[in-house]
Amino acid sequence: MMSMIRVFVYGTLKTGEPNYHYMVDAANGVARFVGKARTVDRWPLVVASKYNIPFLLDLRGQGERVEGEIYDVDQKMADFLDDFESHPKLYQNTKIVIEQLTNEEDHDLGDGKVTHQCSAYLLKNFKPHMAELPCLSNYSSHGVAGVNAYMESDDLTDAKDLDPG
Ligand code: PCA
Repeated sequence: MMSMIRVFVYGTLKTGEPNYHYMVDAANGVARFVGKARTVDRWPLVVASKYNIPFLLDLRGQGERVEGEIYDVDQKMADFLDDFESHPKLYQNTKIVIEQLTNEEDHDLGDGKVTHQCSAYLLKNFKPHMAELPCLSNYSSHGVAGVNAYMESDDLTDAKDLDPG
């Protein structure tokens, strides 16, 4: 079998979120759902920039355990995602430890939970005030009570002007 790369998504690439369609577009490569998951460690998941983009800040031990989904992707999809997330200019593709909670049919693994090293898109260079923002455990593009809802942007590199306002 072709060697696959295990990816943890926590933001707009999750099922039902605005960029999920890229994960299931065969033109971008192959992504096979492995299961729902959450980080073993706490990480700050914040929403920032004028587009309300989700960012996992590279500050392990702060914030909450973050929920998301694991996918096994082929090299083509991995390259697509790196490009789409502007790695390494904006996010940095980084290996972190993830606990798998459900199987590919989304059935709870019960006592059989397993951990994996997964690639995830972290933000390493950020303004200090981003670390003071409220931390989420489960991102939704709808925001919390309608505040901080995600805005579509054609050009993610705009987010470099990371001003959470
Ligand atoms: N896309 C990637 C990183 C943040 C985002 O919106 C993800 O969903 O994991």
